[in-house]
Amino acid sequence: MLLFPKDFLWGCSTSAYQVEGAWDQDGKGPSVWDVFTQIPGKINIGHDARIAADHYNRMERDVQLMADIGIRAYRFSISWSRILPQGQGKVNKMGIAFYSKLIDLLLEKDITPWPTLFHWDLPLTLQFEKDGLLNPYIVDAFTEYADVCFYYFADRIKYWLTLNEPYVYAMLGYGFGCMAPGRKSMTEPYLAAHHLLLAHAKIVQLFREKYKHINNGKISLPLNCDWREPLTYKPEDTAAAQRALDFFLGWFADPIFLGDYPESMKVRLGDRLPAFSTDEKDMVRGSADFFALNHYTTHYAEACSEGFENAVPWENGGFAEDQHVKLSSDPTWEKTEMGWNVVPYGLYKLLHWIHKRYGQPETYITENGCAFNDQLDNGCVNDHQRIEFLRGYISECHKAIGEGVKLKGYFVWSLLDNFEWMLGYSKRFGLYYVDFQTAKRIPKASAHWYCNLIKSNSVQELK
Ligand code: GBH
Repeated sequence: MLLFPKDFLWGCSTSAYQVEGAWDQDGKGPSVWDVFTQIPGKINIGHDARIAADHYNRMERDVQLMADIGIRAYRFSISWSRILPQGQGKVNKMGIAFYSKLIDLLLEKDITPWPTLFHWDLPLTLQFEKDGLLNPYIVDAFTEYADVCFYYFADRIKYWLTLNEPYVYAMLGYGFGCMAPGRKSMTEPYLAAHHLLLAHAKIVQLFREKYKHINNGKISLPLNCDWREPLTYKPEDTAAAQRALDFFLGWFADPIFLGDYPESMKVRLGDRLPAFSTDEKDMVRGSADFFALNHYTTHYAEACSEGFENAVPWENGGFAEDQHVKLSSDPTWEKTEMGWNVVPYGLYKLLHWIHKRYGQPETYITENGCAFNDQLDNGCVNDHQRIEFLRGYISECHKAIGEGVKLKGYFVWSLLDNFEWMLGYSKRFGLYYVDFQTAKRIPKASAHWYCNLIKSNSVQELK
C-alpha cells in the first residue's frame, strides 16, 4: 500500500451550471450557458441544464452523500447570476442563502468548502451589454462580484479559487466556438484570456486587502493542462513539447508565477498577444498562494513545419499552427469514453514540470477524473475502469510526493454525473451515478473504492 502524508486532502469537485439546475429559480438571472444551450445544434441531442442533477433542490442530501463516503473537501462553484441576477448591482438574497447554507452544512460534516467564483456561467447581461470578456470592463465587474462573495462567505472560507480554466473559456468559447459564447476567432482568445488574468489578479488584490485577515485565507485559480510528451528525444521534438506546454499552461502560469507571458508566445503571436503594462505585471505576478491544477490526459508532441493542420479534433487548426506542434497518441494507450488517452505518468511528469518551473509551489489537483460508459445493473454500477484510472493517477501523485513535489491534495472530478457542456448528459464523470429522469443518486463502485482510499489514506500499488 502507498501511504499518503497525514494531512493530505481528499476531495471532489462539481460546478454550478453542471449540477444545480434551477436555472430561473429564486431570482436567478440567466447566464450565457442558459442561452447557448437553447441554440439548436450546439449541444449533444439537444440537452440543456435547466434541471441538470437538480442539486439546487437536493443540496442537503448531496452533502450527506459526501459525508457517506468520507470526502474531506468539496470544490463547488458559485453561480454569478444567482448572486447578482444582472451581473452587477442588486444582490439576490436567496442566492446568498443557498451558498451560505451549503457552506454551513459542509462545515457541520467537517468537509472543507472550496468555492470557485466563476466556472464559465457569465451573467447574460454582461455578454449582451458589455461584450463579455472582450471588454476590459469585465475586470471591474468581476471584482465587484467577488467582493460580494467575500463579504458574505469569507468568514467561513479558508480556500478560494477565482476562475476555472481560463484556457478553456478563452479557447473553446472565443477560438473554436464550441462553448459559450460560441465565437470563432484567431485573436479573441488571447484578449479574453488577458482580461481573465487581470480580473483574477484584481480579485486577489482585493481579497488580500480586505478579507484575507479574517481567516488567513488562501486564494488561487485552477489551471488546466494536458501533458505533452516529446515523441522522440530529438532536440526539435523536446522543444516542441516545451512550446506546447508554454501555450497551454505557461500562458497563464507564467504571468502569475513569473511575471509575464512565455517568450515563445510573444514571438509567435506578435500583436495578437496583448501586453501587460508594468503596473499590471506587478499586480498579476504573485497573485496565487498555491498552484491549482486540473489534469486529464496526455499527447505526444513533435515538431512540424509551418502551416501544418493539426489532427486534434477541433475546428480551426490555426492554434496548432501558432505552435508548430503536431500531436499524436500511442496506439497502446487506453482511452476513456471522452476519447482521452489514459496516461498516468503524464500527471507525474507535469507535477515535476510545475515544481521546477514555478519554484516548488504548494500544489492541489483540483480536478482529475474520467468518463466511462457506466451501466446501472441491478442497482449497482461496477465502474472498474474508473477505479483503475484513479488508482493509476493517484499512484503517480504518490510517487511525485516521494520525490519532493509539494502536492497537498487531490479532488476527483466529479461527485455526481452531470451536464458535460456540449456533450450534455451523454458522458458520466461521477462517483455517484445520476438517473436524469428521477434525479436519483446511486454510489458507483468507485465511490466505495474512494471511501476506502480516504479511510486508509493510501492507495493499492499497481502491479
Ligand atoms: C474540465 O475541463 C472542466 O473544468 C469541467 O467542467 C468538465 O466537466 C471536465 O473537465 C470534464 O470535461 O481532446 O484529447 O485533446 C477539462 C479540460 C481540456 C481536458 C481539453 C481535456 C482535451 C483532450 N479539458 N483536453 S483531447
